[in-house]
Amino acid sequence: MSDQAGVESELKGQRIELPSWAFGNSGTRFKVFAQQGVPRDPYEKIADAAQVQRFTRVAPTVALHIPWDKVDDYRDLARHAAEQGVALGTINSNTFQDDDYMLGSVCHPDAGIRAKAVAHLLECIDIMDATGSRDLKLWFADGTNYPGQDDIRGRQDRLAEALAKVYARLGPNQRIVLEYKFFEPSFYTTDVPDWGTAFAHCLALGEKAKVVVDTGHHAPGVNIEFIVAGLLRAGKLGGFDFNSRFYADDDLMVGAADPFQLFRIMFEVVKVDAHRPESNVSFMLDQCHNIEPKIPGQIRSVMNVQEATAKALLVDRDALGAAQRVGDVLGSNAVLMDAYNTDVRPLLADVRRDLGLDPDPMAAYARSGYREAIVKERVGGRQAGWGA
Ligand code: PSV
Ligand code: MN
Repeated sequence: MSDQAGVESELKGQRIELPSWAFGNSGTRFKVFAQQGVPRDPYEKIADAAQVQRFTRVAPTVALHIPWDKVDDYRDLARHAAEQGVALGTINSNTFQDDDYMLGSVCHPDAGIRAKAVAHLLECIDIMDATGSRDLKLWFADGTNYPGQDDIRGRQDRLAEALAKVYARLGPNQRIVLEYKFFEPSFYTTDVPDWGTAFAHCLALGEKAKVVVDTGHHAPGVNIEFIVAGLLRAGKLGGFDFNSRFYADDDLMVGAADPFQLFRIMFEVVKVDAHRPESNVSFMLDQCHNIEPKIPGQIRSVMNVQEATAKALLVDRDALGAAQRVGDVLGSNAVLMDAYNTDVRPLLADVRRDLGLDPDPMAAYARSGYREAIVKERVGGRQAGWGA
């Protein structure tokens, strides 16, 4: 697609999900720097996320992380979200912060610990029933640090057994989306280290199990768009956790470290119309804003995804196909680079004007006075942070 009106209409329909934890304080294992006005509970996190939606209109859902976002009444939280103009999205499970999980969760050698982890995952599906969420995101910190520490194959059997129990509990419109990560916190083996392992488990489970690609979860130099193309081809791409990395799982703003990579990924996506909400591929941010302000950090990230998508949509696919068919290596590369090198900011400003928005969401947020208001209001209480 390369006509401007068509591209603009696709961009208006784009949907990007925000993570509740992006609005809380975060840091590294060395220091968490507290910021003023940071939410103190899930209700305030949702209010902040709603600001991102207010100024971009493409971020209408907020993902929760359980137990960080545990509340007494999830229907009430969903009602609060609706009042703020957003909805609750993916439920992210957490089987990595309880002392019992030192040697793993669903792959743990002890059946009692495995049962505890599965019970948590089933509880997450209860929450999905209350919030109306479609996806349960599974990321397991399971693995080993030393050769011989546990049985590599046995742990895969335990993983398969746990996944099957969770899968059996899914409602007809619910899915599990399984995320992989090549290392950390384990350093010798990781039980779901790569797309292949996640894919094999999802294939064995069935239609309602899909793979999540967290862009920060690969070794340097890995060709992520190749993985994306393959998963899309197999109908097994559940969605993305977007962020960027320089070294490991840095969780920096998507499109900040390598906007060209994001463009290449989005090109594989738009080629098969998987950016459209009806494709059921989710586009989530999984980021932490350690040193930058959080709401503008999320707005900038949403804008970065929009820019990469716009460029991907602008690729002249007829010209690309023609050049590829005759083996014109430089010509086909030039078609792709032409789109990448286009300044899409004016086009996105038009999209926003058509949606009744300020063409510059960063400036509009800064002018809104929201930051000043939350700094004034949110005194006392305990600020939410990574792990709360
Ligand atoms: C793990 O590194 C991960 O990417 C998973 O998605 C977790 O749920 C998330 O980070 C927590 O920030
Ligand atoms: Mn992630």
